[in-house]
Amino acid sequence: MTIASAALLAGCGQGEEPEARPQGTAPDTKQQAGKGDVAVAMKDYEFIPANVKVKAGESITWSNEDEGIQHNAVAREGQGPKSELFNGGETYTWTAKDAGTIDYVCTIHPGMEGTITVR
Ligand SMILES: [Cu+2]
Repeated sequence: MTIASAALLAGCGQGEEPEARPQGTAPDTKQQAGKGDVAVAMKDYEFIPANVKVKAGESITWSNEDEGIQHNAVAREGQGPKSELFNGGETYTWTAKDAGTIDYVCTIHPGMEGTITVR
């Protein structure tokens, strides 16, 4: 639901280009931990790594590793991740759509910031 609505909001950039995967990249050949193409940890009130680069169509999975502490990942403006607060041990995955730079934050922890570069 969240990914779909984000895609709708961002929907004017990439046209109707299908999200085709290159041949031979079956899902089970991807990294083992997490569902996304890129993993970001939320640990000690930081996004690690704070700066990530993805290609349009790739996804990022945030994993909250702060036990007992909720975090979210929300773009400052425009397209980008927009998660609810979620608990330690849980994850959130967002798929990049349009090229650009996205600054995002955890809305309840000032200074907990990251940047996504979508190519
Ligand atoms: Cu936080």
